[in-house]
Amino acid sequence: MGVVNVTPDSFSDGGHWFDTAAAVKRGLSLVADGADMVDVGGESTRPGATRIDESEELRRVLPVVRGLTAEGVLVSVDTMRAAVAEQAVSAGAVLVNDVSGGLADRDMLPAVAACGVPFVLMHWRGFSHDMNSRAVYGDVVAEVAEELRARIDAALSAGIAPERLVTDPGLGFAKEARHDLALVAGLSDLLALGLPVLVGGSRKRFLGHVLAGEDGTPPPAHHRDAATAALSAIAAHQGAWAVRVHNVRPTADAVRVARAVALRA
Ligand code: PMM
Repeated sequence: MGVVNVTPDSFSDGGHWFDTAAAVKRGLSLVADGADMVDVGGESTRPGATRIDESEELRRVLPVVRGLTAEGVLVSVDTMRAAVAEQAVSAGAVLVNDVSGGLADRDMLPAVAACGVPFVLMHWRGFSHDMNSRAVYGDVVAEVAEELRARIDAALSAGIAPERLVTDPGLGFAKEARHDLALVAGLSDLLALGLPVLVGGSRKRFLGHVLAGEDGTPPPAHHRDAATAALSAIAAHQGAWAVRVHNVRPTADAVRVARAVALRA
């Protein structure tokens, strides 16, 4: 899954694809690099980000969804808002990716059930402006699995078909680097929930933390693509359904290697 953030302020690609034509072009180049799907988002979720209003989110996202769909691209919409999800699906999106797992907007789960598209339920503990204060865990893998289980139950109760659900550990969302690393190591416990798992670690802080030199300075986000590819291979090898990344080519290669090892061919 390639990422196109139609935002002025996302942490790794904010501002690059803020204009519709540039965003569509970027999505097409991600597909040329090997993406099976392009995730289009209009609202930054970086730590500390404040929210934009719904009309602005629609203005950013819908033309890009339309443009990519017209080119035959499978598009997912990254949104916490039911109205944006509904309108993006009407514009051609085939999957709804909600980083709040349906918690931010009470209309989201019924809206997705009515749309009949797959839904990514990510682990989430609250909005970005203060999410870092919620990174408190005893056993992070067990607690994330338990909290995801509650969201799966809510989605099923709202009428979303079980075969349409995907989970996601929410790397970097209310998590410190050690939590993110534990979740990657413990992916099998999340797969044990019985649903496909999406992993979104691309260029995130925990990779910067791993790569930081002796003085503790992390490399800038766009220098974390090799680390992202390594993470993608590890996730794919463990059985992840998809990985969500900004720079597709190195990750597509990494995932191919993981698949070849699994198939021994
Ligand atoms: N991370 C971001 C945005 N959307 N969606 C899913 N399902 N999983 C993620 O980990 C995720 C996401 C934040 O990263 P970005 O600002 O680079 O898009």
